[in-house]
Amino acid sequence: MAKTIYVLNGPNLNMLGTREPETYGHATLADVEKLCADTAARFGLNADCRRSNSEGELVDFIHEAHAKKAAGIVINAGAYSHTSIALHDALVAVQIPAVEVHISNVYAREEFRHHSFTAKAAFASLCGFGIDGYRLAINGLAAKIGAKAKS
Ligand code: CA2
Repeated sequence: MAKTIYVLNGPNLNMLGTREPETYGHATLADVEKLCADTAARFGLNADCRRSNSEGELVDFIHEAHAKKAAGIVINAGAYSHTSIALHDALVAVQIPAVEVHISNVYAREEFRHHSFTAKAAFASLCGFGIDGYRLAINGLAAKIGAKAKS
């Protein structure tokens, strides 16, 4: 059976493509989720995409990934990346290889975006590639878990 990776998006990311295109581009969350599904499929993986404005629900998704034996997690926890010890602790607890993604280059923005709790719990972190960061993250995750590209 195909392995599943969870793609978790946090608060306000449902607004993608509707506001602040200079920071986040024109693609929508649906575009992100399709990109993730297509990229995962290249490696014979399923992408289970979830989004929530709620920190607790994001914690629940991480626990669910563990319960369902997910092979990896790609997470853009939005602003919770910079604040949430709960998300850090959940990622550490489940021991699932995780990659953090930010669409924007957080290091070229306000100082409060320069620290990330989720990055500390991830094996890799990407920022500034726009939504292509999700594709890059899945490629890196596939390499990490030994999923080979299908020909
Ligand atoms: O660059 C990223 O992906 C962020 O995770 C996005 C978060 C921000 O708080 C992080 O510092 C960096 C914000 C998500 C808000 O997304 C919007 C998208 C379009 C319009 C308005 C908000």
